[in-house]
Amino acid sequence: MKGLVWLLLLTTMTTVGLAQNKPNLKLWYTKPSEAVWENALPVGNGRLGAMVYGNVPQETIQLNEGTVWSGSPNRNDNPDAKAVLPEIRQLIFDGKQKEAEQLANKSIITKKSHGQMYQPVGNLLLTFAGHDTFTDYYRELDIERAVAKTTYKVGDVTYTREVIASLPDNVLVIQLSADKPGKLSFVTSFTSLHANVLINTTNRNELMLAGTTSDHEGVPGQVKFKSLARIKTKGGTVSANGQTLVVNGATTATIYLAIATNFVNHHDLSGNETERVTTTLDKAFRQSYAALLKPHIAAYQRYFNRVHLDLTSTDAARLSTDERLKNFRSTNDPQLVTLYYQYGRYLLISSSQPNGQAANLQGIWNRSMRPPWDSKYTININTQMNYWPAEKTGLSEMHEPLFSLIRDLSETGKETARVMYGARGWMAHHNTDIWRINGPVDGAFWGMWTAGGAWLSQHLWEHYLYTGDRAFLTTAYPILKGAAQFYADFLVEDPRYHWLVVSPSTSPENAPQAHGGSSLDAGTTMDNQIVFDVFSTAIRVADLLKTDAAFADSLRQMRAKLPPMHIGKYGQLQEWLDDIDDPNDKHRHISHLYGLFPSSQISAYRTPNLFNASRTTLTHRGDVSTGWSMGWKVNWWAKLQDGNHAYTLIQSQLTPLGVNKEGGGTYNNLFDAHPPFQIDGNFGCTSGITEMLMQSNDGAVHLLPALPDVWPTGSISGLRARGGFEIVGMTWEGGKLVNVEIRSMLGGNLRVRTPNQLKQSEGMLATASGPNPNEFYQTEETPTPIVATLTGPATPTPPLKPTWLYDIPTQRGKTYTLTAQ
Ligand code: FUC
Repeated sequence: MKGLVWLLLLTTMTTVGLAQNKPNLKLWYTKPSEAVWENALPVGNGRLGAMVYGNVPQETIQLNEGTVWSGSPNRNDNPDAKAVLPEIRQLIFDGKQKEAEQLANKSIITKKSHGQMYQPVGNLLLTFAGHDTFTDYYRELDIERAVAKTTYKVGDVTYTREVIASLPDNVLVIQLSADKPGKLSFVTSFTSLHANVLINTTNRNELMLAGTTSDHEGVPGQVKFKSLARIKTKGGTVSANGQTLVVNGATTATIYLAIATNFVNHHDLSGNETERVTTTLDKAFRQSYAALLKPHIAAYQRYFNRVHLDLTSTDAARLSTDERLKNFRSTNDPQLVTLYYQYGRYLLISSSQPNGQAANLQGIWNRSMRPPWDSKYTININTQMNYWPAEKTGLSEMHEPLFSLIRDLSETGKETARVMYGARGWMAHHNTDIWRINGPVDGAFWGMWTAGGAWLSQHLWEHYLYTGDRAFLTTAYPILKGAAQFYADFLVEDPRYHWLVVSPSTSPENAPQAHGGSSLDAGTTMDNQIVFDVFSTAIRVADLLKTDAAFADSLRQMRAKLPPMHIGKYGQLQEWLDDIDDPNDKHRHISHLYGLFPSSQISAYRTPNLFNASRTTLTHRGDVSTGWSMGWKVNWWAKLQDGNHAYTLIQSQLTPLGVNKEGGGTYNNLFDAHPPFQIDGNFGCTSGITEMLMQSNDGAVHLLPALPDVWPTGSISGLRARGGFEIVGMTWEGGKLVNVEIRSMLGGNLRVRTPNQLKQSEGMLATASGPNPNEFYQTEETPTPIVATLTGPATPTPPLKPTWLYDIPTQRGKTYTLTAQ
């Protein structure tokens, strides 16, 4: 009897328990999703997205395709803006912000579309008669292989389903099997929320779903989409039944599903969705599941395997993912952080592929016809945050869809700059969509902000800093120049302070009480910082490409007249030109800390006063907030070199939804909760964890700048640093760096900053001082901060931990090993 119990235990452990034994990169659960979308597991290939519910008697696979958007090519500029601009500026300078906002609502905010909606395609349903009672249930998402799996037993038959969104073949493949011959029978059907969809079987024994996207805000819906599903079985039969495909008595069945649209680009819908979907499906259908699976995994792993992280594991890792999430705040589960970190990379690979669309507010996964904020692109933080992990976590190629969005905006945004503001160059306000709208939307409170395109443009420069790709920089230059030209024409002199300022503007979505609750202002800190970056980048690139010397000079002169950053009466970094911040303001946007991250204007070493003021500001704003806001805060606390505080934010983020009062958290499928689901928080936190372990934007490759006490031991490999350096491997123990191997892909001086002293080996290391001669580490000096007299006690600022700074002259292609003393 005892033996039998052991045998039973062993069997359970091998069938369902393997994942629990070895902590690995799987999200896994012992329950189906039921009706909860945020329990379902995402797969995607940057074009197709699917949410796999893992429900038993009726499986739902919710379907997305990246170009299924409401509307059609359109513009939403408001040409009335130009005439009212001087009056609005005057009102703002006269302190009549509320009146300025009213006028902007009337004459600047668009009278057309406020942006179109990213829409779902439909659901694939698989209905299994007689599967209401089941045992041994298990489902997982293996993010090392990009495969979702569900298994369960009905009687003595074990059923297994696997789902992939094939990267190379652009099809969803669903492989179903029974471990007893002939025991697999099910009905396949489509549903969709779109009006006027056509769902039927075709004479090629396939199931079809075809429709056209919605009209929205006066823009006719003209994206035609078509999905086709075909089934191959081992044993049994497949029959078309008008509206369903019926599989009977099979042992395995492979469902091949393709989706295509007529979308070519933001101004062209002349694609043939029928031809596209048929060609893709025909090609994939010739191959077996195994033949599709192998290249899919290989294509995925080519990106995913570039970075390995190990923060060590504890017993807490033995539980299912939802249980671990529940326990995270009260247990030590560093492996959940590793899983969450790598999940961010999985989500970026799955939602953003070259030649596809950029990851939107929900990546590529959306079930709703009218999703929150249209699931479009909010470019006053959210879209940018999506791409923070791209370069540094070895996913540079995933950045490409954002670059093409920026390229498109730089074209469509020329007309916006001209007709709305009489300016050269290009611009975009705070939202855009697949049609690349640039006009101001939602109301002046949110939409009267001109720096969306300008901020995005800096991603092109960042790509260059990581890769050193001169050809890329040459094609990016006109875009960077256009962003600078816009502000060269748009800046006005502030009559009180005589600085050049952006007006009208906002500090995204926040409003000081002193302005009667209006958000409109001139010369907000974030704008000054963004214009500073836009000008500095254009100057740098013009110099590098030896072009436009006179233009660069004019930018230099204007840059010198931008407002400096100010430290206000609470010791805070001022959000506004006047010292009107409220230390009790808990607003989720802390836009003026753009200068600390993602920009490098505020530095522990170059601008210690601003650095300390940033800490005060961040302390005032508090920790718990919306998901993406907490994600940003992880990065900021990492930049402030406070690993323990950054970890507190990770804890707040990795909290089941509902526990943080008035804040976000995480759903069971580890999607970030604003709430609702918004993917930026996932990406923001992955970036933040990277910044805790390595930074490269302040004159050096800074190793372990913000290691929290809870991760005393660990290793990471594959991170990328600016200047083309790759952290081939880094290990630490007892909170101290042990060794690091760094490959230099571009040559040049490698300056490293370390938390403990390194061993000298063959005179390779020199103690560094002065500016880093490596051109990728040049930092523009920010205007000298103005420090106001402190009327209250300044927040005590903890001193920075000591660091060591070394220079290593490197050669392209060589790897350098550094060991601690
Ligand atoms: C910005 C944020 C909101 C939300 C929306 C999509 O407007 O202020 O919190 O994330 O984008």
